[in-house]
Amino acid sequence: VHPTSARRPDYITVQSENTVYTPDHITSKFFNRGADVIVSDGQFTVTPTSKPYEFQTTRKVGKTGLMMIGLGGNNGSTLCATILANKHQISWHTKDGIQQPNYIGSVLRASTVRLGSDPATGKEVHVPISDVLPMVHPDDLVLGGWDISGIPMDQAMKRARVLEYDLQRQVAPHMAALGSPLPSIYYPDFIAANQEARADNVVPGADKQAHLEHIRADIRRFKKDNALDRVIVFWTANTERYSDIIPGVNDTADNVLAAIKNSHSEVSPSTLFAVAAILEGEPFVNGAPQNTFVPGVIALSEREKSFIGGDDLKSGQTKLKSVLAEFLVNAGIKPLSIASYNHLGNNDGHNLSAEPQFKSKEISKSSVVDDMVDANRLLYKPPQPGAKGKAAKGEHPDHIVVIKYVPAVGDSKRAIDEYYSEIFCGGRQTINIFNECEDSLLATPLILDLTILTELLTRVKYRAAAETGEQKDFAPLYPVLSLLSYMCKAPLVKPGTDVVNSLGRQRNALESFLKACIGLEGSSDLLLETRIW
Ligand code: NAI
Ligand code: DG6
Repeated sequence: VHPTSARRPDYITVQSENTVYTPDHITSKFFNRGADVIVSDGQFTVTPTSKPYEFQTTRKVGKTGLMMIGLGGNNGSTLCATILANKHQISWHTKDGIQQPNYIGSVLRASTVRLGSDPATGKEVHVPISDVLPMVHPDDLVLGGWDISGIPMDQAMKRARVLEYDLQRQVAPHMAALGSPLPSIYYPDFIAANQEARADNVVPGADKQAHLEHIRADIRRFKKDNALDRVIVFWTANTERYSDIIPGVNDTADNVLAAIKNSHSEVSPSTLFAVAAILEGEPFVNGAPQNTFVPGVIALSEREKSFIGGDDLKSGQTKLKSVLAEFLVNAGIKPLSIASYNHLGNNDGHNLSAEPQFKSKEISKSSVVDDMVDANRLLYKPPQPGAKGKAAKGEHPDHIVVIKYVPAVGDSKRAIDEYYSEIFCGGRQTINIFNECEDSLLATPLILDLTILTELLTRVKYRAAAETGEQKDFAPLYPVLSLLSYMCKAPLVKPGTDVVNSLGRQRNALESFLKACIGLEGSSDLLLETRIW
């Protein structure tokens, strides 16, 4: 068994008055430390803050289902086939030898955190992140979902042309046992016209309220038939065009529900699925860039206290950008332009070759450097008071994103990036990057991470510690799961709060949160003991 696939017993015990273990829960006390900063007349007055909270994590991991919308696509079929290969320990021949299944590329299954150091040797001790708290093992996920294309899952895997033939050959009977995806909701106006030929498995009619009830019934039936405690509903279907935000239609929870009742044309399939999941009290994650989460859907998730997260998987080019842009700006170097090209030949690329769908992807790929630029007004001029439109952002590097459909390269995406920057005393630096890999093999581990993390976050509750005199009962987290940001190109966050795009900061947040749930401080790189006598 590959180490990333291994099951390990629950074996981390924190010995501290801040951490209490019972058979059902891990309860921890955590001090949320920060600083209040008052800026006045160019003076900064800083007051350190510290507020105690308690976290309570349910230890039992329930039986979890993953229902994907777009099950028969490249990501959906690849995720199913690779989970089945892991579960059944299928290894396969390649031209380089025998390949074992694994979960490489999943931050939760294949990366580690530093717990502390061994007092005897002073050496740092690292453990798999998946050991910090009880998390669902990917092999245990019950798989299902919908697709507007009805071909059976073994055929869908073959159509995707992602996995090696010898793996496909062996995993095909297991894929065939999954059957065909459930019929789905197809409103042709939302995806590219070139997808029409695939749409042979659709829920009939044009009554959106009936469609909503149909999808809700699918979720309920899947949950009951498989005796599940939790279902994560995940959009990995085609990128849709943006929905227009129309006052009275999709701006409030009640308006969205009424718009569905009236079969309003601006209710997209993805919004309909999100509403279905929210009303069923099951989490919904959006792995594509469109604005599924119109304001009314966010309001509905708040009202129903039902979890949502997204948007768009941050897999390759954008992930690297969220590291490189931060590196340059934090190094005091000033990117003047970032030019990003990609071409790919899979069905995602085909859909994105239509302008409205490309636009959705362009928006999510472009926003990723905004917070880094905003954080350094030494390099970039701030917006002038009253500035409108583009100028409201202040000075910003030129940033372009181009995507072209080149069928010959299939799922093997090529991404080319040029970072052109100003360096010391008027100098210039150009960094060129060429990145090539199977798009779906970067994306599917992220679907796993988002699913595992979302399930975990439904088991974590919090309250202000007793001494604050504020809140008495443990309550669920805020329903917009911004802790999913690490895996998302355009992270959805609590309205009114800042988006963090930096990959390093996103991982730090995740790691700090998991540690807080067992009563440990986040990772500090101060390492004071290595710097003093
Ligand atoms: P794909 O085109 O192979 O699969 C999408 C599937 O969705 C297709 O089988 C299609 O028939 C189905 N579909 C379309 N509309 C549907 C609906 N209303 N209901 C149910 N099924 C529907 O695409 P792929 O490569 O699997 O990507 C899926 C999504 O994930 C795309 O939106 C893509 O932009 C996004 N994404 C993909 C990444 C990657 O690296 N592969 C990374 C980031 C996001
Ligand atoms: C071409 O950009 C197709 C897209 O679906 C991307 O492959 C996908 O969004 C991944 O993008 P990135 O920028 O994270 O590599």
